[in-house]
Amino acid sequence: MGSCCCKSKEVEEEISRKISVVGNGEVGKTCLIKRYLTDEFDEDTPHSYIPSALQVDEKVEELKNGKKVHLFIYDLGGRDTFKHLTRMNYPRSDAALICFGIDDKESLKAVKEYWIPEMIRICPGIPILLVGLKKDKRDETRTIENFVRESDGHSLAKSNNLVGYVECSSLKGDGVKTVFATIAREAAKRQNTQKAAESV
Ligand SMILES: Nc1nc2c(ncn2[C@@H]2O[C@H](COP(=O)(O)OP(=O)(O)O)[C@@H](O)[C@H]2O)c(=O)[nH]1
Ligand SMILES: [Mg+2]
Repeated sequence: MGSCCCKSKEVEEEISRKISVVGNGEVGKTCLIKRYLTDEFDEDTPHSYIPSALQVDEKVEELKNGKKVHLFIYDLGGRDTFKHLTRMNYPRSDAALICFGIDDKESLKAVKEYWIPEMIRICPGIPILLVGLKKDKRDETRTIENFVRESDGHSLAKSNNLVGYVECSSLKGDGVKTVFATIAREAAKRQNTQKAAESV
């Protein structure tokens, strides 16, 4: 009898959350997810994939308060030909990572003009974290004036009421844990009632 009660309690304590990862193609979304899941960066892996519209991965993230959040991470393409399919997968997201490359100002422009408005329109009220990828490129190049400034990321996040802005490097592994710890914590705050209301 005792073991039965414990089991149902355990199930209650782990919650599931859907995290959508969006942004232009080639900004580094797949590498970010791979670094988080396996703690590896494999230069060749993304290129051996046929670019797909959707890949779903799972990982349990433990929050600082001990609560476990089972993340379902949706790697949502980003290439123009898949944009309609990408949008079809937004509904019922609990949170989103909207990504750009810090070496690619066009990808930041797309975040401002397309990715943020689309996500807010389809999933109003969900927590969104703005993520600047390929942070390592700042260290290894002198063409820094062509890069997105860290302050631009922070102000874009602020002006759109996003959760915040985090920069990271999947190549170096730097900042990746912060990205997922932050989004898991914010997604966990969302009430199940909100989820239920949106899924009908
Ligand atoms: N320097 C650097 N290159 C990266 C990083 N992350 C990804 N890349 C490279 O950027 C390219 C696109 O990465 P990918 O994850 O496939 O982008 P996606 O299309 O957004 O999923 C690949 O050549 C990666 O090797 C990073 O943190 N630093
Ligand atoms: Mg990809």
